[in-house]
Amino acid sequence: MLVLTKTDLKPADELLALYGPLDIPVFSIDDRRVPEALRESLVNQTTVLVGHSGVGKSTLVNSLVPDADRLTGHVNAVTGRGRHTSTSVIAMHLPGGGLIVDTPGIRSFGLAHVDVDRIIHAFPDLAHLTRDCPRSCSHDEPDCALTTALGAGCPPEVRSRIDSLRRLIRSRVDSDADERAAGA
Ligand SMILES: Nc1nc2c(ncn2[C@@H]2O[C@H](COP(=O)(O)OP(=O)(O)OP(=O)(O)O)[C@@H](O)[C@H]2O)c(=O)[nH]1
Ligand SMILES: [Mg+2]
Ligand SMILES: [Zn+2]
Repeated sequence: MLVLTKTDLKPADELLALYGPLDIPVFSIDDRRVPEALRESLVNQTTVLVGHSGVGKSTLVNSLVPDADRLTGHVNAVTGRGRHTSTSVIAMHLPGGGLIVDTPGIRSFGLAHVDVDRIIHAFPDLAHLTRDCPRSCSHDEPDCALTTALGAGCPPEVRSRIDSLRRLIRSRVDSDADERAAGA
């Protein structure tokens, strides 16, 4: 699920529209007020909060678990970055049953360590299209069956999924190049 915090600071509509095609549950938190539907969806589940430093994970845990007492930190007004306040992973019991896990904020997200052929597994909806790909297809080349699928009559939602996959593959190639440059 996606939980968008701090909608009191900026309207969420535009950002949420980006995630619409994923068709996953989405909740917004306006000024630290946790929607009842979010509380209910956590009952008897184990939920791990993942996000950049300063997005409000520990603040959310403090609202969900009255005696959690997780330390929260201010966001730097100039850079907009958090201060990596939480440094440990802690699981806490929710009053209604289930566990909520607070984690330290991630610094950056990259896929350089993930094989390209594993990235395609995150797109099971495209798997049937890649059956006709050449062996060891990069899925971002003219001979790729996805390129054929992008032809006339390709539904917009399929097009956007293929675009999304290829953006990920390219960002991975770019981050490899960045790492090589940094190592040189
Ligand atoms: N305006 C606003 N501020 C919020 C909201 N939720 C959290 N904050 C503030 O955001 C700041 C960072 O919150 P934290 O809960 O420490 O963030 P975190 O994600 O746990 O950060 P790390 O532990 O560093 O990963 C604090 O000053 C919170 O009070 C919200 O809905 N609206
Ligand atoms: Mg925290
Ligand atoms: Zn392919």
